[in-house]
Amino acid sequence: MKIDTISCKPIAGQKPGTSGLRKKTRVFMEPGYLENFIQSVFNAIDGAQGKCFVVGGDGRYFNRQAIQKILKMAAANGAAKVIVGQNGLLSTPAASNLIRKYKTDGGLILSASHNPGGIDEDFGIKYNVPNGGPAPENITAAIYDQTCSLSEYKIADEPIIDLGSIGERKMGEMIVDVIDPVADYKALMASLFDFVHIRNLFAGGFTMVFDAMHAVTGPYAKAILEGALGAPEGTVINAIPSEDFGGGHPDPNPVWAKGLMDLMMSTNAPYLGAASDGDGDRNMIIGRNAYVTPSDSLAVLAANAHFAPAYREGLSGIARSMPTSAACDRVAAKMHIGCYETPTGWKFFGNLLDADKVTICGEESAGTGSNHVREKDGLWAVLLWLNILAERREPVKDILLDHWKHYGRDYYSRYDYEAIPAEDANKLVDDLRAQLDSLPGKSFAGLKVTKADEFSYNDPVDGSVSTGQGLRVWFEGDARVVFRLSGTGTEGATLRVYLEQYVDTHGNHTQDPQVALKGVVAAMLEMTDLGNRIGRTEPNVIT
Ligand code: VG1
Ligand code: CO
Repeated sequence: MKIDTISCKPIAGQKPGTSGLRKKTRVFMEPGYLENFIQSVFNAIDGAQGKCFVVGGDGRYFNRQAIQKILKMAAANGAAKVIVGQNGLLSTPAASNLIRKYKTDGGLILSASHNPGGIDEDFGIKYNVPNGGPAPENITAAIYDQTCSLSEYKIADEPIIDLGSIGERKMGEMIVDVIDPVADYKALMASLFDFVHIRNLFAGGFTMVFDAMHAVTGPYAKAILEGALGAPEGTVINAIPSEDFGGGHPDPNPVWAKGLMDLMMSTNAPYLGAASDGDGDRNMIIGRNAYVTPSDSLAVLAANAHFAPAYREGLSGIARSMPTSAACDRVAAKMHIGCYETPTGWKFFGNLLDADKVTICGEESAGTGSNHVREKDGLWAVLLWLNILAERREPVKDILLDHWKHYGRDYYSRYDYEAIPAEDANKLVDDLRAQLDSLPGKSFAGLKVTKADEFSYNDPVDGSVSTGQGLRVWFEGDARVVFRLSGTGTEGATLRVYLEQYVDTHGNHTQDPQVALKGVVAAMLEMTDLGNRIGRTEPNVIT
């Protein structure tokens, strides 16, 4: 095998964000861009010599070309083996499972997740560590350091590998094992849930629609829901992964999955609606006439997890990202189990899961998961809901109402202000940070601030500290607003404003969330002077 050692210069801006490195696809396609990052990953983990990796992606534009380059670089760097999903496909949770199951030295996942795909859209890459989870901050920092000083990379001068058929091939000495992307994941799901009861549910006429959004979960959902569980053909829609996700935005929320949302609010609604994102780690759950916010879904799943065989013995604890609502905290308190609040991004859950401090984790951004892998897992959440529905035999809406009756309701919404000039966004956040100490006692639109701070996280397992993780302001009457800047965007800055209002067990649980949150929204707008500062008060996306 001929190995080329190519001299290169460091490339600026290759700092991984909330979930890996994300840039415009054309940037990733620039000569040396991907190579620079991949070599930096290998260097940051003391080389690839003799190691085994999992490689796969969500099938977006440039996925296959990127994988071929990674294979050539892995071979040139002395890797022993690479496990690749057929046609280059692997959902993020499936990749996490493979890393764990085959005890590899990590994996490279090619995806920009919920961001659109195509030559003029987004691409991304993430390195996951041997526990199957996203690289923690010390490793992403080491990768970034490497990108800033890299002077050469190694690549094999070899023909491309056929990824279209299953089987082992060789590139030089390195084994390339092309595997069925679905099989191991399907077996894992069958080991967690009661497939017999879920099959019976479908056999009894239960209907659902799963929108794969032209993304990677299509083949997984088809094999599991329509295959193993006997749901009628056509249950999974938009099931064939496409390079540009059918021109859509593979983000499972009421805005980007509007068709499904409309169906679920109509008289023709099936019993359950669900959707997943580009790389299959997010989920949306909708009952007939009942959208379940991700924060509520986390709480309901935690409270009912014992209906599924894997969680019958109970949960060791629950973790949520800081901006996620406090709904799951109430469940943890009632169960007398630990409850942890982490910064945004799944990488912060890894230590808690490894140390068995928590069993279930979730984020307000439609991510839920458990200790079965080290990523959030869209289809897992759908299957856990199905398992619970198979046991409780109640409509989703009734399960929600019952939950709120016991715990109260955390009305919740997120406002995204996208593509703001980075300068304006930074200034807004800096100014707000400077005001934090003086906010308590002040009132905005009639709501009095009780507390304000900037979130920082002390990891209870390894003692690492992550600062600057979002600004939090609490108001009288159990309301909270959180501000942070997105770490996954590729254009300007995105300001995320997370709004929350608790209503106790005796309160009104059937309001429109936007109505319930009116007071908090007004206070947020007055406090930030958002209209004057960024020229708009209306967010681009409300979830
Ligand atoms: C967003 C979400 C965060 C999630 C991350 C990755 O990050 O808010 O909760 O973990 O995306 O999700 P940010 O920094 O843009 O707010 V995905 O499905 O990329 O894997
Ligand atoms: Co995702």
